[in-house]
Amino acid sequence: MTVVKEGKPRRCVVVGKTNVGKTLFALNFAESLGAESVVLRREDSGGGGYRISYSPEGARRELVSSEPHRTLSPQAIVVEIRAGKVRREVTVVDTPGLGDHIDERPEVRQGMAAALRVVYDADLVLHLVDASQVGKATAKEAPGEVDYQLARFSRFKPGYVILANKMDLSASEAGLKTLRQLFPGEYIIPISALRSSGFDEVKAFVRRHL
Ligand SMILES: Nc1nc2c(ncn2[C@@H]2O[C@H](COP(=O)(O)OP(=O)(O)O)[C@@H](O)[C@H]2O)c(=O)[nH]1
Ligand SMILES: [Mg+2]
Repeated sequence: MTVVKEGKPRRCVVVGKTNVGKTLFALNFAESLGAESVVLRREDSGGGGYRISYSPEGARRELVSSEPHRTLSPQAIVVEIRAGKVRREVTVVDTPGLGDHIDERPEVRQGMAAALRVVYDADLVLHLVDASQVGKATAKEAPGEVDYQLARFSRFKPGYVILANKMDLSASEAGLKTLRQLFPGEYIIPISALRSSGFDEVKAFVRRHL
């Protein structure tokens, strides 16, 4: 017997700067929770919306990109998560990347505003940072001002965690250490979205907050 808990599905939002691996994480994490297809729900500007269904493979091909701002509006993946005998629906929401500066493109600005609204409404916030970029003197600034803002803003949520992503890259070990110093007291889980590693700890975290 399996009980599927009814009620408002928990909203788990994946946020962070551009190119940190939010989309790849959302897809691979959903797949590791048993999602066989990825149903994306998108809202259009007229208040309506539509659904697109992909295989996890097709979704990765279509949606993961090394060029920034491929994800222009929040997209929801509905998955079921098991906590003992009870299953509960969780919506994993992938969001457009946040930048430290106001972008001149209106569609990018709108995407960022939408991402912040989603954070505001979410029960759980999974905040991704690219650990391989932390402490490097690059234009990417990891963590950037927007990461500090996100941490301040999300701290009062029922569930907030920082996911140090791209741990499969060699620079990431040092980056993780720096990240722990920069965000003292925050819960940080090292993961690799690419290799689906560290996901057990993320699952346990999500389960605890169902
Ligand atoms: N090496 C490595 N690359 C990753 C990882 N996660 C994402 N990437 C790569 O980072 C780029 C951006 O990924 P994407 O999911 O589109 O980032 P988003 O802009 O935050 O949604 C892509 O080229 C991904 O293949 C990871 O864990 N390890
Ligand atoms: Mg994306």
